[in-house]
Amino acid sequence: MHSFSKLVSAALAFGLLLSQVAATCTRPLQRKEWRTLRASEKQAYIKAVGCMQTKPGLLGDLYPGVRSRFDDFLGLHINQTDFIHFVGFFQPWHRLFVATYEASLRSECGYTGAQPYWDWSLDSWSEAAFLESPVFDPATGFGGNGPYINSTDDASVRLHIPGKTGGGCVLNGPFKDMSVNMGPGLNNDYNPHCLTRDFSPWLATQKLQFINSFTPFLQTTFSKFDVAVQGSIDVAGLTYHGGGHLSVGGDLGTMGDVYASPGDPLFFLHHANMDRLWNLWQRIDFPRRSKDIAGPTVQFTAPFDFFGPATSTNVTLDYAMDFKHLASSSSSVKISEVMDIQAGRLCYTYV
Ligand SMILES: *[C@@H]1O[C@H](CO)[C@@H](O)[C@H](O)[C@H]1NC(C)=O
Ligand SMILES: *[C@@H]1O[C@H](CO)[C@@H](O)[C@H](O)[C@H]1NC(C)=O
Ligand SMILES: *[C@@H]1O[C@H](CO)[C@@H](O)[C@H](O)[C@H]1NC(C)=O
Ligand SMILES: [Cu+2]
Repeated sequence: MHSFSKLVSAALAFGLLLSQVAATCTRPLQRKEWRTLRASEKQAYIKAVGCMQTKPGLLGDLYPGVRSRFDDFLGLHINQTDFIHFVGFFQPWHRLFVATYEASLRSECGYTGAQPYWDWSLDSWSEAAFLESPVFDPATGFGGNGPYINSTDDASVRLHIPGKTGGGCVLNGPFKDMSVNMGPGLNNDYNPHCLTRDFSPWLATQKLQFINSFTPFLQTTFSKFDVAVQGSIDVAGLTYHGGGHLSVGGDLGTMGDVYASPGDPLFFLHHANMDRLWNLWQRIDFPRRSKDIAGPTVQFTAPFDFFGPATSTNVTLDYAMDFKHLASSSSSVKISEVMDIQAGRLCYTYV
């Protein structure tokens, strides 16, 4: 055989092998709760996030503010915010978003662990406990609150969070000098600013306790589960999704910004925990629930039509989610490809 064609057939066989390996998930990554990681594992994760913030970005032609690989994720989320929240593929989209970030930490920044999650229910049984959360530790976590800024009269705040205690730049921990390069809000231009936090320990005790996952978990269809997870847009209607964002982000913090929240590295630990809960809910009846998807294709249409009656078409398992080249092989990914965290593109588990 000609040596070139030998090479080609070897490459084809190898490619086939790779795709088979990728399709069977034999050694899932073990995603762990932040506080159960060893000190060296915490350090390795934080170091890898720092590395993502120094690697050149790939999506600068789409989002002018992108300066790093970390910013690719921030830029995409800002750009897509109005299409991926309060829709039926909110949870599938964020599942793949976090998995893609995890894959980049590993393949581009030498991280050998899995994406950790933050089980906020362990910290939300009292306001004092929330402030003591290991995720906010300046030495072994992501740093703490910003100094208090009174935002009562700030008209740019869409939803005022009772009990907010901060608002300014994070002053300690590994991200005190980081530059959030886009946002706030729907802004993909280069606008470097500090990471801000505005803790509301009160909101945490209202939305992030163990009991707050009961309503979603009692639902027997994805449609009802998803409505219970996404909640609505006033303080009373917030559930654990908004609760996690706004207990950290308050009125003025990066995590509370629906567009630019991935500017806070804690975003990925919060969404990993949400993904863990969706997976737990799915495993109650996996054959059925791994095929169960529902909800509108357009934001703020029924059942999320908070601004007046509106309807759109509904998602199916074949619905293609737009990832704008953040996904490795193609920019659109079908919902069916992310319904099982141990099949297709995904291979991880929660411990
Ligand atoms: C999102 O980015 C694309 C370019 O990739 C741009 O055409 C579009 O206007 C942006 N959408 C929003 C809502 O910013
Ligand atoms: C914040 O400002 C509002 C209105 O200016 C005022 O009523 C309130 O007492 C202030 N809050 C604090 C904690 O200073
Ligand atoms: C989408 O689903 C909702 C709720 O099940 C239903 O009321 C609505 O008619 C559906 N829309 C379309 C276009 O099928
Ligand atoms: Cu989001």
